[in-house]
Amino acid sequence: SPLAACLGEGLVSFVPATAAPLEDARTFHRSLAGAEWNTAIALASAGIRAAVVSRVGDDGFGRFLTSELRRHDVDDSAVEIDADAPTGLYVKELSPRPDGSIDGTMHYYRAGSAASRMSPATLAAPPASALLAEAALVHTTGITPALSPSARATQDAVFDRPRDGRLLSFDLNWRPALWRGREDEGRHVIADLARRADILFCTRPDAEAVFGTSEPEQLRALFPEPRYLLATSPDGAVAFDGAERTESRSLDVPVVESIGAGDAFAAGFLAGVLTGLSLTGSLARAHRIATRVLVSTRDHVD
Ligand code: KDG
Repeated sequence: SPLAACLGEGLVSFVPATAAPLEDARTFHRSLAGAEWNTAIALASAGIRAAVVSRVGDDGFGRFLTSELRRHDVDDSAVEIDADAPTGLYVKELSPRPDGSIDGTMHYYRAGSAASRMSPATLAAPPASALLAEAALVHTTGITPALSPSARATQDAVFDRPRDGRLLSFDLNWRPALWRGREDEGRHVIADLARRADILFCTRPDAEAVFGTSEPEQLRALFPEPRYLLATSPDGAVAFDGAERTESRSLDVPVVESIGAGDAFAAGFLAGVLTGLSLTGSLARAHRIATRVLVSTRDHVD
């Protein structure tokens, strides 16, 4: 069966057990995060052979992340161990809004992380070189080029490789917190990667922030190159396959957790493409898998 390789940073996330300012939060739930790692796990759960190409610290958090990959049947052989830099973390701060709903803010602890020290050398040697040569698809996102110049060069090296029929998938994932003070550079880098991808995912708010428009037709006009372009919103998706345009609606479910739903959506769509489903069929699969994340309360017991 086809192999999908996902390149990017894995993080350990800490979510407080109760909605309180961080100074008052005493108990946190730990889990795996990182957009590309989420996508790899969701691909494996959809029956696609998946591998992660990355770098973690030689620490308990790095060992937790790679064991999570193995637990979900994702190949972790191309996750390098960095003896000199830590695994990246993020902490979610939950604040109750006046209307009773809960606002979540992400705080990153990832500057100088092991993954930020990925370099093109990470790809050049086995097992990563063999995985990438075999992969039918490589998935990356707009988070990686924000991490460091060497992480950006690693992603560029993936895009520069001869394709040999391999599909390049790119999810915009605009993270302004990682581009602070150099947003214009970020927009430029991301537009370049988007143009060179075969499959382009973007949320409409991200597209608005990066390209100044969230209109699917205008996005297609800006990015005619990718074979597939998907513009998503909480309500649904507009997808282009060549000249064909299709719309789909999200399943109507009570949303518990939206973080990671986009990563799962991408996995479902990619699984559809890799198994030869139609555009409509791949979209349906994307919504089904995203919905599992949206309704999940997460495993609050380890
Ligand atoms: O898409 C979900 C991600 O945002 C989350 O897992 C953390 O990868 C992450 C990031 O860099 O924001």
